[in-house]
Amino acid sequence: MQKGQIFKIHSDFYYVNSEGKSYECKLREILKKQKQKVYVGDFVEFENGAIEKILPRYNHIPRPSAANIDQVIIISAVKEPELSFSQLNRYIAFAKYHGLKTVLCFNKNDLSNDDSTIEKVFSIYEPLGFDILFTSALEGDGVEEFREILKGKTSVLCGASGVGKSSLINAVCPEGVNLRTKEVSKKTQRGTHTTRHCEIINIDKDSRLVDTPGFSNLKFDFLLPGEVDSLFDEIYKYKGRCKFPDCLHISESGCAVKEHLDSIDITRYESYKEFVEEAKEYKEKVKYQGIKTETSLKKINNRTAAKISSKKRQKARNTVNQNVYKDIEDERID
Ligand SMILES: Nc1nc2c(ncn2[C@@H]2O[C@H](COP(=O)(O)OP(=O)(O)O)[C@@H](O)[C@H]2O)c(=O)[nH]1
Ligand SMILES: [Mg+2]
Ligand SMILES: [Zn+2]
Repeated sequence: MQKGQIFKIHSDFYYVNSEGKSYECKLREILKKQKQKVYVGDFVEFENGAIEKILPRYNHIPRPSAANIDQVIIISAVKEPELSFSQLNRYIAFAKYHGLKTVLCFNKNDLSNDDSTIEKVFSIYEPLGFDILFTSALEGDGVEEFREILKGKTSVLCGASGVGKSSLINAVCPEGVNLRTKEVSKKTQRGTHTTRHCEIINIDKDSRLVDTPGFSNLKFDFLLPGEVDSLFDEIYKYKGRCKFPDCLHISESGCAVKEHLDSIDITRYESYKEFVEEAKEYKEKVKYQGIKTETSLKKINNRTAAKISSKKRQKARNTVNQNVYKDIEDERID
């Protein structure tokens, strides 16, 4: 029996990478009968072109659907487009929700003419424990560090269009990885690959990248307002010290978070309040449809990633460092 990782799924075919070689496989009948979910990124045991066993996955992200992701690298530009802390906080919170280790990469550093952005970034995000990286894909600064960060891992890159994701990848992989976004049909002028599944590509011998535009639908309309604070370590640490157990830390009296606002960055707190507003929409929906339909509502909203169990979220909350995904067992999210 061989072990490998699924890097592509195409209809009934599963493409497995094992020690640098790729194998076209099918699923054993028994796994199909068990309605076993299979994702790109799954580690499997296979023999003679048949997948016998899906090994326990330590995480899964929906849309793009991929398993066993080691880290999310959030790419921003320091300029052009202007750095949006609010967008950055959104990506960070989303990665946190999925229990993923997060690296912050600030590209186009050649365009910044003073150090104020760098200082601001470090003052906000370094105390929160993130790895922070400044790069210039254009001039090559920080590209070696970027390569180091990818080493030995399966990474998802995300960030707004134009921040330099493709440029960074090309910088570490000069011979060019054939990122699927580059394949544009001459006839329609659109990307030719519109399959739901994403693909894992090899950057080099032991660095892998999920070929995807990153998370889609980043609105927090899939959890309850009272759960949003678990996505912000610096807010969550005061929970339990507030006068009311259901405190949303906005306008309540006796709120420990409000008492410590001077220790929380204002852009982070603004993002928190924004996400709470979005979560209120979800609460309204749940209330309107009644508790009874809540589960099926979640099912309908599969796309919204609402189905992470509370156990898993609890784990994400309780863990001080971000490597929580290592302990998370397969929970069959969808
Ligand atoms: N000045 C500067 N421009 C960059 C840098 N990285 C990328 N760009 C430019 O920014 C634009 C968008 O880059 P691209 O890699 O396509 O961004 P993506 O949409 O995130 O993949 C292109 O015109 C790049 O040449 C950088 O480090 N510095
Ligand atoms: Mg691109
Ligand atoms: Zn409070």
